[in-house]
Amino acid sequence: MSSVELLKAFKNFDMSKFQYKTVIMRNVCDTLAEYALRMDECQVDIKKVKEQHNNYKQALSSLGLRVLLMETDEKLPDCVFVEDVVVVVGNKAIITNPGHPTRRGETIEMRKTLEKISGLEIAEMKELDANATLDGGDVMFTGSELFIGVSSRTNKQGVEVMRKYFDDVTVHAIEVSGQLHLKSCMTMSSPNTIFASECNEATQKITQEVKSKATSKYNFVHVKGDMKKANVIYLEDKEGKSVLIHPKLENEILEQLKADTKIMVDTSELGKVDGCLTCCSVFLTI
Ligand code: CIR
Repeated sequence: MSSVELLKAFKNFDMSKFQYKTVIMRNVCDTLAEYALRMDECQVDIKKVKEQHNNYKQALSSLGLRVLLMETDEKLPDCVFVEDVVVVVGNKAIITNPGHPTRRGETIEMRKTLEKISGLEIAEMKELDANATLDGGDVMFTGSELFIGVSSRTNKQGVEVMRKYFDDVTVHAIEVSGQLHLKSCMTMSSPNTIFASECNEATQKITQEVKSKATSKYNFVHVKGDMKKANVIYLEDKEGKSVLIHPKLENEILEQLKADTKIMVDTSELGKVDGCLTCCSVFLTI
């Protein structure tokens, strides 16, 4: 093994990919209730959304994370969903070109926020390929590889830009249909466990494709019912203890998800406009 390969292997072995120091969030705007994008017609209780979002912020602050809170912008009804506008792996960030045109303005403030983080390399997807589109909700990082949903928001060019930019990580494209994003139905619940919904044929097909393309070995935990149940956040605190932030789940499912601390955070009201738990935060290890 060359000394460069040795260094890479050591870096991958030594550093926890989930021991975050910083989290980026953005406050909810009032226009979300009427104008946020959604797949199904619905009435949104904005007071409840804000209450749930505040609980979310408090849960993350209580873990000792530095919370970088972006001000809201009433002209951008979906701006609370910060996950879609940037993808960060290690000290490299790429500002995405969101798949829906009404969301592209969200990247401007995100850039300003990222620039405050020292040691972060920042790229812009549209500068690398003007035709590439991608929502961060389609990107699942396992610690060693990236699974990227090709969906109504993320195209193949978007995946190719990610492959080139994150050149030391294996990237797999996964066909996504019947739902908004890849992570609408699966997330990491520990560094080697994929928590996946098996609520319908579309989600089962996604799981099969992930299984067949994975280069690392994963355990799978499956959940039925609302597919958003499979959207959880795994992280490690300062002492290296594992933390799982999860929506309301049945006890028998929760028991299968291993973590030192489990925190329930309810984002059901945001769910009406297709938001999940992961979509309101971006985590960084720096
Ligand atoms: C949208 O349709 O873009 C928003 N209403 C919901 C985005 C949710 N994002 C995510 O789960 N990553």
